[in-house]
Amino acid sequence: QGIDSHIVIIGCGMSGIGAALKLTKEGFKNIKIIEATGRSGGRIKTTTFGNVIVEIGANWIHGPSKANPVFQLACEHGLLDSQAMSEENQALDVEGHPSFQSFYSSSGNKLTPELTKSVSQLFLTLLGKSKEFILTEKEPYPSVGEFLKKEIAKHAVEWKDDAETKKLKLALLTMMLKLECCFSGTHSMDLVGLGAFGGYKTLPGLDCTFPGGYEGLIDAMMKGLPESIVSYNNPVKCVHWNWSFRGANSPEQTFPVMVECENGETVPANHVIVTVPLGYLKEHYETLINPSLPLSKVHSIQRMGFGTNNKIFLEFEEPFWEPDCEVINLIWEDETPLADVKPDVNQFWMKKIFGFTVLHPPERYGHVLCGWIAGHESEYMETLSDTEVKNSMTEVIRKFTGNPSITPKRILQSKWHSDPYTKGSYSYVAVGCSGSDIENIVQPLPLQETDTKPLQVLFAGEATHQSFYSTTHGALLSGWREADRLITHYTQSPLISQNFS
Ligand code: 6YU
Repeated sequence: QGIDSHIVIIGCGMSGIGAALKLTKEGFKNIKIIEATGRSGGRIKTTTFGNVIVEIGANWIHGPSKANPVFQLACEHGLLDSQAMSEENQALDVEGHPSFQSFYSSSGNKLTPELTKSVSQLFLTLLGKSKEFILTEKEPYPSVGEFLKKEIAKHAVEWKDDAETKKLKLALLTMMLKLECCFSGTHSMDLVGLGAFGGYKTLPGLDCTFPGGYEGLIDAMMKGLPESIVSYNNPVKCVHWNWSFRGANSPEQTFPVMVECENGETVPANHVIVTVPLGYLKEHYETLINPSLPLSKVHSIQRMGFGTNNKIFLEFEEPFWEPDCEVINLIWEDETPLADVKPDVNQFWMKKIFGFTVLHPPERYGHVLCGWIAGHESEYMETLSDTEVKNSMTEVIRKFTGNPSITPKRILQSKWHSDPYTKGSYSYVAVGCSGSDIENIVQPLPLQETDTKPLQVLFAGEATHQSFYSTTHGALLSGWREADRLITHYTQSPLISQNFS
């Protein structure tokens, strides 16, 4: 029983796997996933680093609590530790922000908690305000960055501190803007639209990691699918739609869509779910879909933002941080968000790193830090060798700690911008775009619902989720959404549902 639906899913990341699982569970047959690379998981990617495992892509379950389907799945598969699953952990609401811990400055000093607390509080308040514009018609500034900088300037004139403290406060705020760039996956907060910024929703729960690696969840999910469902190392070249293609094994049957792969293989289908990353779609939409996408979709794809956030893993013989330290923030004392300077990316790329997260617990990870860097500087870093990056990191850490002998023994950097099938890290709502751009991208083809062959090309992937874009749960929910669209179509259409029992 079930329905011979001939559905092709392009991309074997969280959204593609999620869609395939839901359709399979509902009894749909003849589903194929076509994946460009040799592995499942896409931007969920766990690897070894010396003797430990690290995440090259997604790191945390953001908001691990009941409403988060990734958390639910991880619990069902027994992949989290008891602390992450505890009711207390699920109830904590920190709105997705890590706690600021150690603050090192470029003159080799540590900043006092009094100073860092008040500045962190100010930044979080302003960030909260910047999310309120979703509720109003008014956008006093086009971007989150411009709003934050104007507000910082207003506060700065009220500060009664001495000149040195004022300078440090501004330097701290610059670091926080860099952190926010990593979080939003953008080069600058000046590129993030103010009106739409509040559309991103956080869930309760203190962000948690997978002790055995995020990819363990992908492995567990893949076990629920038929073994031969994925065709690996098979990049799709073009999705031809709105046509009538004959099936290779059943020439009497015709299909409205045909997926053409780079290797010349052709796969006829009734429906195709495209889950390629927005970065890939931005570069390839002209050739990936034939006939071309409607202009409304093209404009939304162009308007939506997709930036780079990379990681730099460093392993040390001994920790130079305190045992309970979670985040080491780097404050360049000469920086201020109020000066409009164009950075020299090639020479000073490393100044864009906001800091390092400490991999906890040391019994599992040894002494490993993860540096975070977003934007053009991050993309430039991808062109450098590991040795060049390691040397720069050594110099930075020595400068900030005042310890001339600290040397990382191993390094690993992610390179999401040069990944040909991703072209960056994740999406953000750019200046000039709104939630309706996400809606436009989601609309299946053909756009007319009355078409005799509806739902030929559907769109999923993290960038297509209105409130959880840029996350794994957003990706999973988007895959489920498109699977549900097909399930509803087949179960509600009287003729088709006769076939489906
Ligand atoms: C999360 C986190 N996290 C860090 C870094 C990255 C990401 N995310 P996929 O790309 O997985 O799959 C598509 C497949 O398509 C892929 O396999 C391709 O090979 C394939 N493909 C492409 N072209 C093809 C072709 N032509 N033919 C065939 N196949 C093709 N998410 O929840 N927690 O900690 C992080 C992080 C460095 C890079 C993350 C995190 C994002 C997730 O990884 C990502 O959303 C999903 O895995 C995507 O799944 P998918 O199926 O859509 O695509 C206010 C406000 C601000 C908003 N942002 C705040 C949220 C913060 C986001 N997260 C933070 C960052 C971290 C640390």
